[in-house]
Amino acid sequence: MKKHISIIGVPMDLGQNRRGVDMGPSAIRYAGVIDRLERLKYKVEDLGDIPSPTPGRNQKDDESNLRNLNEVAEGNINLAKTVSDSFSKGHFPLVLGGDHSIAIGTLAGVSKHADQLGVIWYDAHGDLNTGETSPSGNIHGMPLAVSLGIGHEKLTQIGESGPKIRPENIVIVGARSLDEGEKELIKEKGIKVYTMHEVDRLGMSQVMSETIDYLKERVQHVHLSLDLDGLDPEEAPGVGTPVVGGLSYRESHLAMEMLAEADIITSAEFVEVNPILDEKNKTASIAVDLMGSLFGEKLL
Ligand code: 6HN
Ligand code: MN
Ligand code: MN
Ligand code: MN
Repeated sequence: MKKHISIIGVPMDLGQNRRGVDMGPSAIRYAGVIDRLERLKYKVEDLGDIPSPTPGRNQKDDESNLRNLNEVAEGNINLAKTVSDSFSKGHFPLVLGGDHSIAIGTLAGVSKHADQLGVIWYDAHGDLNTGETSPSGNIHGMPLAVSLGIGHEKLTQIGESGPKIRPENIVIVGARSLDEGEKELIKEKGIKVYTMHEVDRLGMSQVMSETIDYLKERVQHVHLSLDLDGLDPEEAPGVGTPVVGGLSYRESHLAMEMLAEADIITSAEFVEVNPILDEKNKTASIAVDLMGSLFGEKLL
């Protein structure tokens, strides 16, 4: 594991409809992320928050069906630069969201330095919509498609134009709410997905060891994009688009511990923590617990 971590906050909430997720980075800091990682002997540098545009009219563009397109694009351009700088110094960019639209900027920044970038998408959703397939017009449901080069050019162009990742280098874990267009794209592109069905059948231990083997064969660098709504809302209630029947706290810890042991993750983001919808900062605290495990904390 890299020894130097750059914390990058992104108070972005324009990729979806519910306000409050812009306070996610503060909530995660308040839950003690820096102390937690310093205790594990990392050098932690907090780069503060990326300037993120404040809400405009929250209107859908009639033509593209995208909400707040220009604002989301602007925030992600800023983020891509900061992530790229951190990664090029050999640091581990640890991005705190903000809604999941910020994965567009994170992946644009990392992929500059890592061709053949692997991605683990830990999420209840596929985030593979486009303006055409999206039921909501919310860009947080689109970042994985955008990173594949599919979507509005104002988004696919961020960083440099074209795809940032390849379909065969993606593994989605925890999916249980996929829109029709997303299902089609998954089949068309042959994206590897462990839905909750596979997690139930195989268990998280096998899901993660297969995921690790699969990516290790293909790529040098793996980015972890962890949406807190991948977890069950009974345990992690502070998210804007909860879906019942999710991954447990224990399963998620095991996943992080196995990733730490495999030592394959070189950048990460934890997104969709919404303190307004949370109970006593529970979801932000879970995010910090999971980061502890990802960075090598052990029970004994
Ligand atoms: N997320 N598939 C739904 C949509 O509106 O496109 C939900 C997306 C949720 C996105 O949780 O990051
Ligand atoms: Mn350094
Ligand atoms: Mn989600
Ligand atoms: Mn998501």
